[in-house]
Amino acid sequence: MSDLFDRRGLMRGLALTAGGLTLAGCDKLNGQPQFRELLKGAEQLNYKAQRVVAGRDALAREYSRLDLSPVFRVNGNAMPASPAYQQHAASNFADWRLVIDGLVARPLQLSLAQLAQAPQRAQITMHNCVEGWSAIGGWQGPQLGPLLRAAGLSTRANFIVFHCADDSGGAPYYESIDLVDAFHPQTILATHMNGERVSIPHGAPVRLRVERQLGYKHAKFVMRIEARERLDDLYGGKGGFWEDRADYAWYAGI
Ligand SMILES: Nc1nc2c(c(=O)[nH]1)N[C@H]1C(S)=C(S)[C@@H](COP(=O)(O)O)O[C@H]1N2
Ligand SMILES: [Mo]
Repeated sequence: MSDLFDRRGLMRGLALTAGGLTLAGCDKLNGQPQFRELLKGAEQLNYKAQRVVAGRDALAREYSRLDLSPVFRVNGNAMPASPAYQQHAASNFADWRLVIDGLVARPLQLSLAQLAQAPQRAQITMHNCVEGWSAIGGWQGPQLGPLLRAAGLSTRANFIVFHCADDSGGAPYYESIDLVDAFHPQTILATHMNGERVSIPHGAPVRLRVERQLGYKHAKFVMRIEARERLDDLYGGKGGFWEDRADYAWYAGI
């Protein structure tokens, strides 16, 4: 990515329209029928309350190294069954590329080395699973926002979708977030957990951390990031694997 970021992780040669993109987030979304449909009842209250009370840039609580959980449970799929994924795993993801496409001016295919050159963030946070467990872990990786800017995110994009390598009963795992969370400083594509490469069970080579939401939003085994205008025409139409399957809330604010 030497052509996208310089050695200090600053983008060069690209128009930086950060303010415009960020503003395109929440306010634009709230006015849209298909978006309001997505957020119903209590969930919409939760979404609005958090956006108003906590603010779009409020940080999720961060912890110290002393707080790290001795055991961080593995949940959901621990190893994607797809032969393509297993080949990448066997070669330590040397030829793997993260695709960023959809409503972007410049689709990207980024290696792990390129992801390591993008602006990074490290954070120690609490993971909360709806199934009733939590754990504190340390995560590091490139922030999502600068990558989307590098790809030239279109003003028509309202949602960022994460396509994963795994499936359950033939239904691919996927997740999605709005642009407020996509550009939130703590939203990272974690390549490292507790100082080591993210292991396969925890989502190698890259797993999303979207710290203000519940565990199932944190997509593991992310292969492709797609910018979209709407979600209702994708898979079950509710913006995520568990949202489609079990009516989990799309906005899973903690
Ligand atoms: N691709 C994918 N991502 C996933 C899951 C999954 O099964 N597949 N499970 C989710 C759930 S419910 C939780 S709680 C966390 C678990 O992450 P962990 O295994 O690192 O603890 O991943 C989330 N992301
Ligand atoms: Mo979970």
